[in-house]
Amino acid sequence: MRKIFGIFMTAVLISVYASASTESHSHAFMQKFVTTRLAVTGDIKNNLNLSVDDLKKFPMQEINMQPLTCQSGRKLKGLGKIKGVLLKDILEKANIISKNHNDVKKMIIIASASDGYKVIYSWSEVFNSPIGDGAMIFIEQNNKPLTDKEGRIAMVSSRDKRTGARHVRWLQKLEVKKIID
Ligand SMILES: Nc1nc2c(c(=O)[nH]1)N[C@H]1C(S)=C(S)[C@@H](COP(=O)(O)O)O[C@H]1N2
Ligand SMILES: [Mo]
Repeated sequence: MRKIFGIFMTAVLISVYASASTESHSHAFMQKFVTTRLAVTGDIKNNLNLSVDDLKKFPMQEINMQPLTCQSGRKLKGLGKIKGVLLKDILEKANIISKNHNDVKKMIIIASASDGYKVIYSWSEVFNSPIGDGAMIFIEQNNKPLTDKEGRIAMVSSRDKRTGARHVRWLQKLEVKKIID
């Protein structure tokens, strides 16, 4: 009996220690990915390097997000009410270089995060489909600056079917690229 109790107490102590260390580890883990500026580069006339305050100078939009869904279909927590700038408004300011009439149709925008997570948009989605009205770089969540879990700057494509996939926390860079000739 005492032996069983001893094993039980050891298990309790191990699990308490493990959960405490995961907590602190995960916060430090998140902190190192937090980004405070967004670089915009590639096939554009104006390279940009935007702080949160710079982003606030663009027209601000608000979206009430439904719960996120992973690409696998798994339901996740929602983002709530988010506030930020549409991707297309940032790209208008960056001024995409298009020498020929058909160039833009071969372009993509790569949105990358500090942990290496990357997603792409096509120019046509952003400028010639309803997706563009919901592709947002956000800097506020429920009227507050973002927490370390999202970073100071994040992004989401709110009109996607499964919104988890193009939710990019710790957003760092947008790159415009013509991918075929
Ligand atoms: N920077 C970054 N953003 C990311 C990911 C990631 O690994 N890194 N995972 C994505 C995936 S696959 C999903 S489903 C959602 C999960 O969002 P949640 O952790 O807020 O539930 O975030 C997305 N954003
Ligand atoms: Mo996901």
